[in-house]
Amino acid sequence: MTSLLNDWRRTHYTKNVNDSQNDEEVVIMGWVHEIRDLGGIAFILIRDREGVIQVTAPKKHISPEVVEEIKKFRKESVVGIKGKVQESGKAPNGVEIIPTEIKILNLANQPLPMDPTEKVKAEIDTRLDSRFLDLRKSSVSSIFKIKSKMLHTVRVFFEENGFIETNTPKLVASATEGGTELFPITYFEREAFLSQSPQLYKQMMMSAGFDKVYEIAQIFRAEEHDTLRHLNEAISIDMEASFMDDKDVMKLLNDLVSQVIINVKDGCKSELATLEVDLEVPEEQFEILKYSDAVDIINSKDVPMEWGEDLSRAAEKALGEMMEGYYFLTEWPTEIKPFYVMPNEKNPEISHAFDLMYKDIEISSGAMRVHQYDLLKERIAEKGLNPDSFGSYLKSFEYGMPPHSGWGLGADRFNMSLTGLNNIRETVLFPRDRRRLTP
Ligand code: AMO
Repeated sequence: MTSLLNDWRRTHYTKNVNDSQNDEEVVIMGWVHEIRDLGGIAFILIRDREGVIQVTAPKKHISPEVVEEIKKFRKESVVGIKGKVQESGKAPNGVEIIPTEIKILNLANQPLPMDPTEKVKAEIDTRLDSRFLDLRKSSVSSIFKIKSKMLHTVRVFFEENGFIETNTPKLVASATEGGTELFPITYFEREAFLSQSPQLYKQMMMSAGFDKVYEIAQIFRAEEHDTLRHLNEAISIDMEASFMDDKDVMKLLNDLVSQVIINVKDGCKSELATLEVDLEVPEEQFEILKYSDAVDIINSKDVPMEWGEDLSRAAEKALGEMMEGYYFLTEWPTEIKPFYVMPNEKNPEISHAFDLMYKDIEISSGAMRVHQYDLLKERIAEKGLNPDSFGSYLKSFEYGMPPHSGWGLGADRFNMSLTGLNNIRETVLFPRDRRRLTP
């Protein structure tokens, strides 16, 4: 039989109970983290989202009903504790709670599929199989508190800079980032796809006159490869702005990344401490490295690479050894960038595309876009794609499309750079990869 809350409500998160409430009554709600029953006295650690507090039950001094309830406790059960705060030099936060009433809200089955108390380390697959338990660990929930701070900062940043938040369709008819990475789905009598990127829609919003838009949403990529930085479902922070060139939107990206780091450093101190990360606020302006110089660096590290090739994993690693923190790669060959990227007017071999790297990992890419209808149609055909499949997109270029630029920033990869983690699966609540579709 599980108890209901009835009129019980939490008065404090565990971390907010302190000696200023000495002798006061508090109600806490949480999970039984640890039980130590020494016979005459029991020590129970209760954990909630914010921390852990000690409940001390000297059996002679508390009611027999409370003693009976405590006997039923099992690890990870959900309980409510009403009791008096008492200063205690020995307890973890300098205070403990002497219980006057206890509610067992839900008993947890035993044994647990994994230990959420950080004592026993588990492999990532075991952890993801029981993700709800894994997420109870402060070292794991910290990652998502940092992500929440990051996304909040992103929204505030865009709003303050005059951007309008948009929501574009995720069920789409065509590819944007190259044809092979699409997930086909059945859409009534037709074939459709899960969206790889809001690219075409955010550009159409420029023709719609919205001037500056952003979107934070899922992207779906049918990538076959199993790596530490690719997932099949990721979150992309996308922006697009009219009457701006690539340099303008690179500055916005630079400022946004710096602002996120400042806010996370300031607002997530305990989370960063839990993760043992010492975040450094970057130099005001990230270094800018031309693609052709990057090729030279990569070759100098004995990783063969020709001008015109995309960066291999080995090339990224070679670059990462040379470059610290965040840096831009610019002047990419037009050939290896998508059709919507604007070629350089004087030298069409190179483009107005850029990537933002963090050490050896690409966290964002963007560009000034082609806004001229004829050129765009030509570029689509050059990529071996059929302009007819892009009819409704192309139409928006025929009736007043302003020059525009934008970028997509991978939220999960960005979070890796903030948390110092090297597996993207750690930074997604319920990751989707080649082998995993549950939970
Ligand atoms: P791109 O394909 O480079 O560009 O994607 C933008 C950013 O999204 C993240 N990302 C991924 N993260 C995890 N797993 C994946 N499979 C994955 N794929 C992409 C990366 C990447 O830098 N339309 C352009 C953006 C633009 O030009 O505005 C685009 O989608 O961090």
